[in-house]
Amino acid sequence: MNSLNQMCGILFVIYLLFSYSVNAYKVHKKFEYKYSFKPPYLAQKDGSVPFWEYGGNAIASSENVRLAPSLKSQKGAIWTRNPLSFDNWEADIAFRISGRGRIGADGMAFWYTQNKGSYDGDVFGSSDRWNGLGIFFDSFDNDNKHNNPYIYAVLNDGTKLFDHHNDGTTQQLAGCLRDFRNKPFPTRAKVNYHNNILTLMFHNGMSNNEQDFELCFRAENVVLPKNGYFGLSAATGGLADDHDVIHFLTSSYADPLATASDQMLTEDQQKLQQEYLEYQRKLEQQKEEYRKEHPGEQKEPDLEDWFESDSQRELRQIFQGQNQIFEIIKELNRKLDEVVGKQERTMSLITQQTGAVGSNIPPPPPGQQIPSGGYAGDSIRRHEVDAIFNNQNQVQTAVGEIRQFILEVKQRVDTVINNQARAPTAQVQPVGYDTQSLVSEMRDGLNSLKVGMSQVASQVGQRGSCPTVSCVSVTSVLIIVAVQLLVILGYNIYRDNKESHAKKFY
Ligand SMILES: [Ca+2]
Ligand SMILES: [Ca+2]
Repeated sequence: MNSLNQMCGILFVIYLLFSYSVNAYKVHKKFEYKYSFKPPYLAQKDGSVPFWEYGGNAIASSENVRLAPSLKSQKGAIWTRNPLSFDNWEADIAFRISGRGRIGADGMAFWYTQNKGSYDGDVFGSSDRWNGLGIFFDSFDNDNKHNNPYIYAVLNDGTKLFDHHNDGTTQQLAGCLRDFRNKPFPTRAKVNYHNNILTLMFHNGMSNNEQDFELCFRAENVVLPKNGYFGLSAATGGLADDHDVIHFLTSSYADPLATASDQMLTEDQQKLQQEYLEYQRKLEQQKEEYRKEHPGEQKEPDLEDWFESDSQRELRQIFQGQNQIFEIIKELNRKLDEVVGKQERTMSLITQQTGAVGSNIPPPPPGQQIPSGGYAGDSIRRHEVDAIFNNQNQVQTAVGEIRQFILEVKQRVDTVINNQARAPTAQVQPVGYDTQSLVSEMRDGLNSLKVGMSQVASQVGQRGSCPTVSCVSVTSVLIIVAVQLLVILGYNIYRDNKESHAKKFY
């Protein structure tokens, strides 16, 4: 039982010490409106920015402060009117450095210096030989090492000249290579100076998510002059960007630990010790009373308060789980914002490219005219489709007509063939036997006559030349032939008659 009591007491002391430590280290952050500016009422109607002073080529509007416009050799700056009344601070600067060039110049500077700088100085628009801190957003690559845009801090004690030719690499305290030009959202920098530790958190402007800050640099043992001034400045050169600051929000840290002495800490410890002893005494007293009231029970009801029950544990686990879910959702949301930012950037690039391609269409060669409607592409238009349909319909009609015609022709051919089969019209009539035989007999007769004539001719030829008186004349020969033919014909007619008479008797 004694060991349990001791454990409870130790736990209580640990709890008190822990809560004290947390309270001691819980830094109170306070917004300092006298060292800040932000839209929508950044500048007043007369152009002045409350609690700030600007000059050179700087212009303040209700929405932003343009430190240096995108014109050649411009310089401008803005400084707080009053020195700072606190030592630990954070400055949250939202800005846009944008220009049409692939590279820009010269850049922007954040200052915390013992005295205000000038409005047309040599270091990004403000004074050289500054005493304090300068953080430079250096757009232009003076030393040609291809390492710009670059962000870096340079400390100065009021004696050194800034090494422009080397982009301050010989003097820089710390820095990081980050592109801050032409971003879809404003780029942001949080400069934090607390307990001699200087940190710069940078937001690359690819989203508008508050969680997207990343560490650019952290430097320890940085001693800055007290009660200095905040300033912002910018300059352009041969190349020029717009340098716009959208807001400058200052917070101060009221650090109780820094003001609390070691003596106070000891007093607190003594007080805690007394509280613990008092508590222990009361606990013992309560235990004694409880034992008197409940002599049989061994269990200490007060102990329940020091240990969590099942339901409490469950509740705690649920709470932790929900916290994890919340963190994951927050992370997803951040990534989604990033994607949206990138997409918007890509879309704008695509739009630009499409515009460029559209303007690069070559004109048609001479003699070739763009069809009506100004269209010169190779896709099919509505009226062309209609024309094709009409042509197709005409072809279909013609094919139908041809088919009809062929069918008619076929029908007619069929009719002709049928008629032919039924009543042939080109039949040859047979010749009678008698006439045939008669003709053949006449041919035989003519042949024998020819033979007889040739014999006579050969005999005449053998006798020599024909005597003028005793030879038979041509007329008499022809008469003989005619008589002979008549005799043959007469015989034939006689024979036919005789045969037809003979047939009648059968
Ligand atoms: Ca430079
Ligand atoms: Ca460089």
